[in-house]
Amino acid sequence: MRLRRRDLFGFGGGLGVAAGLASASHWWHRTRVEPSAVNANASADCAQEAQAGAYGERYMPPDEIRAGHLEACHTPPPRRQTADLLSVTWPVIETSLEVARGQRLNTWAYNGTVPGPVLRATVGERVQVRIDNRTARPHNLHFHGSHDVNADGLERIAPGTSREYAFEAGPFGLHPYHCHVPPYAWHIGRGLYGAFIVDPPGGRPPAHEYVLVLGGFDTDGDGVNDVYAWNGIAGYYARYPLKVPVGERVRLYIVNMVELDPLAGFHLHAQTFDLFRSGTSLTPHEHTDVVTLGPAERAIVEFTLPRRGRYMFHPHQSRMTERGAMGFIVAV
Ligand SMILES: [Cu+2]
Repeated sequence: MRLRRRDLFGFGGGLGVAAGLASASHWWHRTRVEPSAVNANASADCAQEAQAGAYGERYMPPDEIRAGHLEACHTPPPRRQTADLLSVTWPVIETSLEVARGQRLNTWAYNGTVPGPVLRATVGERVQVRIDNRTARPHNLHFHGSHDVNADGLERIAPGTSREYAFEAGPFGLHPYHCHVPPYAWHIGRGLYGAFIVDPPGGRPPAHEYVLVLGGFDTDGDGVNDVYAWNGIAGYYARYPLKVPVGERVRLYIVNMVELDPLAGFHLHAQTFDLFRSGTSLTPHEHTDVVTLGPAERAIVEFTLPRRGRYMFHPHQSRMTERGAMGFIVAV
């Protein structure tokens, strides 16, 4: 029987991450291009350019998404003043998400959102997360960072059951969490991921803080991502930019949770930033304007915007930018 990739990646299937990954790689593999082919491609590109407006609209938010919709998603919880015990319960539910105008995806969601909630603890703090699996598939919760190996989140939580993970937060930095039930590209690509901020003792310097988690969505089940989004909705920050005051420190917590693509990144226009890789040092590793991240890699970046204006940000993987992952930070 010939299996279609849609069968492998739809909710009706459940096999074949390797098949999906293999097919996903075609778009960055380029063979040598002869000059005549370059010209032919240029013509095709120009033809597409004429339709650019219509093309771009496919990767904008659905009409009903209003300003403020992602406020809770990009605003991290305040730093905890008492580092004793952080305890949360997250149901995992099945839902359908319109990730871009007219493009829907069946998703799984920790606590009902994609990405899942931003978790924030102070290094050394005890953390308890109870997962209540209300879906028809097994899932689990795996944290990056260091913790007791017995709380690593590899056991499957059967449908209709729950499990509690308990560990000590560390090291300070920025760590992703995600479902670790195979095929991973399916469980992560369908929404089971989020960001875990671990503050150093005493915290970091005051700043306007935002969380940006990049996801890729394979909406047609062919093993190639079709839509990319910061915090789950394509084009949201192009339509509703983040607003920050001129001259004040901005801190972005950036996580790459894109499956099926080998790399993604973050590039800020017109200003450079201090880069803290994984957030595990208080001394910047680099001062730059691009950071490139493999799957599950993350970075904290800090900068101030010296004058009013619209500062664009996007991955420097142009296909991702064009398919929903472009946004703006407006300095006012
Ligand atoms: Cu899962």
